[in-house]
Amino acid sequence: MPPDQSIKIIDSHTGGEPTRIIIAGIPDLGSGSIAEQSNVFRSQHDWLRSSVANEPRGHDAMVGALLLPPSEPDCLCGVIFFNNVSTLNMCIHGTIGLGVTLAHMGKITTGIHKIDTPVGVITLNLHEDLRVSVNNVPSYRLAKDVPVDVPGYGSITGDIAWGGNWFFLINEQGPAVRFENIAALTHFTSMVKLALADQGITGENGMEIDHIESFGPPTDPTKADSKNFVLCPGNAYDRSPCGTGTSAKLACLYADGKLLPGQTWRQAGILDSVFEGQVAPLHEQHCIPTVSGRAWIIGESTYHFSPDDPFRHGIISTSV
Ligand code: PYC
Repeated sequence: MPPDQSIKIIDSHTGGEPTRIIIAGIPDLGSGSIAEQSNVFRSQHDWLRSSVANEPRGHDAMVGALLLPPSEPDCLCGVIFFNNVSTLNMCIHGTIGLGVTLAHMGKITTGIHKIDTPVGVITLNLHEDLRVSVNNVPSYRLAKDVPVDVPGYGSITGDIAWGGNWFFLINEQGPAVRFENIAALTHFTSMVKLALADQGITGENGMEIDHIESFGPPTDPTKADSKNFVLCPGNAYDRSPCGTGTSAKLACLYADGKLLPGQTWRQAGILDSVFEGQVAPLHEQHCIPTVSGRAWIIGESTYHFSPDDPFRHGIISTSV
């Protein structure tokens, strides 16, 4: 990167979970699909991910995004999400953040907009009250009641589901899903993640299950149907109810016949912020989840990269 180059970012948060969108200064990632551009970004420009997501500019919970021209016709823009360790397949809290960011930039008004992502085209609907609804990629449960032997915790049973990322969904096992248990929940879910990898339990085509979701009863049943704790790749927990995790949950409820098309599921996260979700049937037990939530713009910055700054490209995270 030339010494005088800088990038511009806009920060938002969705139910407490940050999204930092790079809106200018993105290197040329070629003219391939957004999935191909994501590979180029990961293999050739990882310094940019690290500069934005890691300390001193970021922190372990930071989710970043590149705002790109679309590669698919009819799409408003392309987006590649990333976090403290790598790129993400998909991110719904980040797409809700993208909606308010595009509105803040004057690029969209209320209504439906198509977005090009590495795992397919999705739509976001910006409502008058600035809530955003995201129609996710097709989601489904791959396996139900899968046992995994977790050192220190014994046999834990969960469902494996795709909601744009691979999830292992655990119901009412391990530490209670409460804010004061965040350290214990982080330990529990990271042990589950390691055990899944050790025991060769994966998503479709051997894909790593890199998000672990633990469920418990809601704090206030008048406001939510369930409360979750989600461990993300990089070992930070999602401050929001995790939109792809909510999609995975909706797919499991749908497969069990517990959520009918058009019914609303209110998923609270560990901070008690709530996403609302519905499913539309697709084929067999596959569905298209819609997840709605609220994001707020919290800042805009220009980042500089002084050649003599030893941490200009971030402090590389040691967590995995
Ligand atoms: O909201 O989908 C989501 C998400 C994925 C990782 C962090 N948030």
